[in-house]
Amino acid sequence: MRIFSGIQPTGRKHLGNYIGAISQYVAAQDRGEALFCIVDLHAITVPYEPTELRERLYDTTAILLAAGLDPERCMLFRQSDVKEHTELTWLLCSVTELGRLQRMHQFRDKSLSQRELVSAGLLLYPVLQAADVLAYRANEVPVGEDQREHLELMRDVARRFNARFGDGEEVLVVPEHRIPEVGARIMDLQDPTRKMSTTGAGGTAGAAGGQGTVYVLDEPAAIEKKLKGAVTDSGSEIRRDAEKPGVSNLIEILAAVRGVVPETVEAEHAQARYGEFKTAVAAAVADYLAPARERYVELRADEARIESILQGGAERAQAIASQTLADVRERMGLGAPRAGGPAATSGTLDTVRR
Ligand code: AQP
Repeated sequence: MRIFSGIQPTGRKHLGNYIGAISQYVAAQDRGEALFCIVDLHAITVPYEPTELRERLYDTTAILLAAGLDPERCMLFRQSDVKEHTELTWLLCSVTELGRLQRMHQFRDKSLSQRELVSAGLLLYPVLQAADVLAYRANEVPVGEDQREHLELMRDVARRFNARFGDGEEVLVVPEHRIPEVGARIMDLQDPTRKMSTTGAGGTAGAAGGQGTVYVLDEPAAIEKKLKGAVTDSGSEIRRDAEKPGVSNLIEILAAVRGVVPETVEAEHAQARYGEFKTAVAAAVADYLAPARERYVELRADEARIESILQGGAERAQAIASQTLADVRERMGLGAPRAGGPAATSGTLDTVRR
């Protein structure tokens, strides 16, 4: 089983990223061959500062290491270090429908909120994401709920490539997404109708001054302040209900960080008042994030080690991706023919499918 996922180098990862994705990455190391990529090429699709980008990439790497990614048990690397991602993006463009890209929710939302140039990169973002995964013939992609649409596109791109160029073989593996049952979509604490995000309403640039987003590196006092200030609803019952998005979100958060089902949280807090419940959620979230926050400082200080981990991961990842690209180029009739032609790839494909 090969598992792949990518994460943006936004530096300040939040509780939603941690529950929806990072905790799944850590667990994936025990379930198969795991690859995790920090997607700096995706980050340049919106306005950014080049020097900041490198710093935030190191911050993000240190957070992942602090959370429990172990370079001995996974390949952790920087997307731009493996050139096969960009080459495969271009090749996959030939089997990607333009209209579908234009209709993607993320493209529509982000292009509407863009004050400057809406780059072609923003439109092609999901194709690069497809290339990230398909280059490794990954079987599974752990992500949060917001990535479901991109995963569906990725699966269609793989199927379409195989139908057009595969000659009956699965040249590209059609991956499955792995979305957690609890905590797949953590909502903003100040506006629980929107997902918790880095750039969203309650995030860094938000009117609420970032109070809607809990960051992995927040001190316990900040976590407590944000959770105690979380928007709840009229009424007093601790139960999930579409009419009670604030309380429902807090139930989901507490269930996810404690590793229990939401029903357990509802039963245990049936008699609690909102204030008591929020205090309990704040304490559990602070405990949940504390180990990563405490390990982070030392890990972040050693940039030479971070760089060496990223380069080591990229070398191992590239060894896999270059084989896929050789097969894809051969199937598409690009470059000099390989000895034996497409049939010569079957050995590789059989190995991958097992
Ligand atoms: N609110 C969320 N709940 C659960 N999972 C989430 N993810 C993101 N938000 C939530 C999952 O985290 C992984 C990494 O996402 P990313 O690389 O897009 O990181 P980001 O840019 O920091 O995430 P944001 O905050 O979601 O970005 P913006 O501000 O651009 O909207 C993914 O697997 C994602 O599903």
